[in-house]
Amino acid sequence: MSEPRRALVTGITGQDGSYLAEFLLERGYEVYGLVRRASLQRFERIEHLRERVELVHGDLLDQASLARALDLARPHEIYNLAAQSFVPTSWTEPVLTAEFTGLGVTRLLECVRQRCPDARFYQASSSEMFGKVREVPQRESTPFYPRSPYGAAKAYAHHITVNYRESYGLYASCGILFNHESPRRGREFVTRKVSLGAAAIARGRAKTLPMGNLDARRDWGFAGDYVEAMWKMLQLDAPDDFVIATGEMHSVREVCEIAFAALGLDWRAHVTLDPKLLRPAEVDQLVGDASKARAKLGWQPRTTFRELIERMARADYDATPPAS
Ligand code: NAP
Ligand code: F7E
Repeated sequence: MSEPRRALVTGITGQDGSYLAEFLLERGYEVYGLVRRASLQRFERIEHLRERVELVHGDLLDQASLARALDLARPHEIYNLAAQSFVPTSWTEPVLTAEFTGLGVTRLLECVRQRCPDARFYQASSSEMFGKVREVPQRESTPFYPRSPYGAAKAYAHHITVNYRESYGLYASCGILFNHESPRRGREFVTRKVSLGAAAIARGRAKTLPMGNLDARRDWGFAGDYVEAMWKMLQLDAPDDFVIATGEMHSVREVCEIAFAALGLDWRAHVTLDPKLLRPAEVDQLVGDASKARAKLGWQPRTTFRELIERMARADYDATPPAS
């Protein structure tokens, strides 16, 4: 009998990590997750999987801990999802962002090269690397023009992953994922902030929702659909890089319209503008061309933008108790 496939997921406590762990468990993988030590350990997103995944302590800042995690997990596949992923924090903590999101990838790749060079490696690259876009829509060959310390760190991480592939023959692939969301999205990201805000207002717990740039446009998909693409990338005969996106662009204003309407509200009566939420440099628009993923991976998104935002608004409404 052949041994089960083993996967190590960094960032397993994050939005994508939790969906990917579910996906891999369904396919019979033994799943190991890298977690950081905290004084109050909060594993909300993977609570329902705790009995089925093996958690290993480690941090992208600590190379020895990464080596130990690889030795323990002996993975066939490694998904590097860990990062400081909130763009505004990358201006207030630029060095830490570069350490986690950029150099952390080199630390992990170096350990992979030394300890398990036959393992397949997935790097979570980002559409933020396109920043001030050079062409529309963006595809794998579109030049990068990052607009934040986060985007710059991800561009470094992307290039170093390609470099390790070409220098050492590692099986290392980058998924250039456009924004993807879910009811498990971090509360500070725009879709979740709006779904939580609309739910609080509908439940009588708040009256207004302060927002930043309503004109920003993004290509938003559902995280559950996107983790399947990560896995498909590592099943190919040869490593490669792929844009993963819906191909549709919508504004933050439309997110507000749909989320509030789903709860019977008119967003214009509640959304206010707070200049403090504007960014030092904005990414005005992003929209991806995922035709390579469609052709080579057989991947396409299943969830529409409207379904996604309505689902998030309803989930937050259900989870918000009425004001007493
Ligand atoms: P997320 O919810 O913010 O999760 C980030 C994860 O990284 C958390 O598990 C976090 O652990 C972990 N982490 C942070 N710093 C770490 C460190 N120094 N050592 C070990 N673990 C660390 O992010 P996500 O939305 O799931 O995104 C997953 C990955 O895809 C990230 O790399 C992100 O940059 C990238 N990405 C996301 C999107 C998107 O739209 N969601 C699009 C493109 C690329 P704690 O729980 O301990 O904080
Ligand atoms: O902002 C605008 C904001 O924080 C989207 C990360 O997962 O996707 C994400 O990065 C847009 C921006 O995501 C508010 O200015 C307006 O234009 O949800 P976000 P992001 O910066 O696009 C990429 C692909 C990643 O890789 C990242 O890790 O919405 N916006 N008003 C606002 N944004 C926030 N957060 N809050 C506001 O009040």
